[in-house]
Amino acid sequence: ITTHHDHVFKSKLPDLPNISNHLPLHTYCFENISDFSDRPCLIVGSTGKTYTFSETHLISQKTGAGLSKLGITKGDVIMILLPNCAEFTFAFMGASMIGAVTTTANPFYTASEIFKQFKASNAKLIITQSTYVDKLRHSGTSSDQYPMLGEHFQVVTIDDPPMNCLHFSVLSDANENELPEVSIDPEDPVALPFSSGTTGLPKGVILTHKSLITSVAQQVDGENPNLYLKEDDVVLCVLPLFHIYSLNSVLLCSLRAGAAVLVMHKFEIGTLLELIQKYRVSVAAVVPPLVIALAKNPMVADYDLSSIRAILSGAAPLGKDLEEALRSRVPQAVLGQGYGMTEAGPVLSMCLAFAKQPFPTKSGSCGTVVRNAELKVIEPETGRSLGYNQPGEICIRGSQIMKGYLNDDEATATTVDVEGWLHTGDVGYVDDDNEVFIVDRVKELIKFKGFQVPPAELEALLVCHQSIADAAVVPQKDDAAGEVPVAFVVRSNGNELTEEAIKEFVAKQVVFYKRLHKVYFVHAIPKSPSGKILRKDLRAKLATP
Ligand code: AYL
Repeated sequence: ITTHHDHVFKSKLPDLPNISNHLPLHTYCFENISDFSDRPCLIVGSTGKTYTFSETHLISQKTGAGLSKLGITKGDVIMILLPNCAEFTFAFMGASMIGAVTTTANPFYTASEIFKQFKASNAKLIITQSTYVDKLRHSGTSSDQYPMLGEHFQVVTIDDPPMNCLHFSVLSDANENELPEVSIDPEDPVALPFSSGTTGLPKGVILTHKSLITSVAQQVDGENPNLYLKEDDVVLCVLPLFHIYSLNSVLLCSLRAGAAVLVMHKFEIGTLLELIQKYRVSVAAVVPPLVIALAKNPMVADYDLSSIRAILSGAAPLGKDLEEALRSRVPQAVLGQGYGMTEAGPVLSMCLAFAKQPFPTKSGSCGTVVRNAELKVIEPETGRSLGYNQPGEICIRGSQIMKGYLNDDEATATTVDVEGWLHTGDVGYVDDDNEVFIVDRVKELIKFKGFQVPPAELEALLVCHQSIADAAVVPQKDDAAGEVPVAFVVRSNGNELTEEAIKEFVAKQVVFYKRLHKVYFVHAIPKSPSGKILRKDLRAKLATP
């Protein structure tokens, strides 16, 4: 056994003396609601309908009872396939109350993308909207290939249910007294988001009651919370709740802290500005493309955004120039970043200018490591830990990280090492003021507007084409989206197959943000002796035309 001393970075805030992570997630989130039971909890942007904290709690309990009546029991998985809406919260919290697990998916996914996640997660029930039900019936080829609508599970819709589906009121009108008593272990899973991690196809990320409570506490609990949310805050929820960023840092954190959540089902700049002004939004969680809209769109000048006191950007790099441009539009607001990764629970670091007693921070930084966690930066080749200002792979350790990938011990073992360090595949450094800066990514992942595009998934589709012998997908820099996926393709018979045909072949099978933006025809894909695609070489080819 070799003993070595890692250089470990900690928060500048003291650790929380205790985190209530022995509780079930719903108990923790609703723990303090007697202090603000009649205050607004969910405000639905499209209708103006408001649910107080006590109403939100009660409807969640009813939904839990309803799920139980439909046969969902502890450990079962339900899939939420919804845009942002109040029902999302009721279903997620209701499932937690009966010890069930929620897997969230993008309603814009194609039938086959939904089906893959549905199968892998072994979901028993889907909660969705009527417009998406068709995707659950057919794949376009044969209807029994996608038997998601069948005898063994149910589909619930939040609007008029199509044939063989149930209306959400079956859940939300159930009797809360029939909520079964279940005993929940802190290590039991509660959320199952999908992520491709550092390599390969999307995998279920097991987040337990303990990990999500720890993450929320690291953000909003204690005397000087890192992300200070208060009861009179109105927090913008326009980022999709099916992604862990919004689910955790917006919804769960606001529930815990007693802040109102303004739920928007989709992003549209005019509506967004209108609602910010109308409901006096005070905290906005955004992604860099939204920062572009707020910084550049001329409509912004026509609205009163003076209520905004904090803007949190995350999920993709935010350029300094863009940050400055936004600052001139909302001069009164504190701007800062959070850095997260689904597998990390998700938050690794958060801007300390959002703290109750704020710290000075620098533009371009992704914040400081959260409390009750350890962050280190390692040299990728040797694993040796590095000190201040030296870039390397960022690793994180703490009770907030995932339990592991669902049914994939191998991927779990390559991501979380025996000492409990989660290896992010992100390259960054910690400066003298303990601020984290991300400079590169060593993993395969492509990020389109903050959305994950796993290259392996597109490569697997491409090599299924009869005229494609081999393929590799890598990111190309893009001003609007950050990165876009582009493909290198080796044709197998002649030169007939066109770029357009390949793009269309992929586009039919994937959600819009995974579409290929360019195809380069090559004679061979560069590979290492062990057969791994040399992505670096391909990325270098793009940089030097
Ligand atoms: P996933 N700057 C640069 N890259 C980032 C940042 C950032 N601020 N945040 C995330 N990334 C990249 O799993 C990075 O490569 O989770 C990271 O490994 O979809 C990858 O995105 C993870 O992508 C917050 C703030 C959650 C952010 C998040 C991000 C969740 C994105 C909660 O409060």
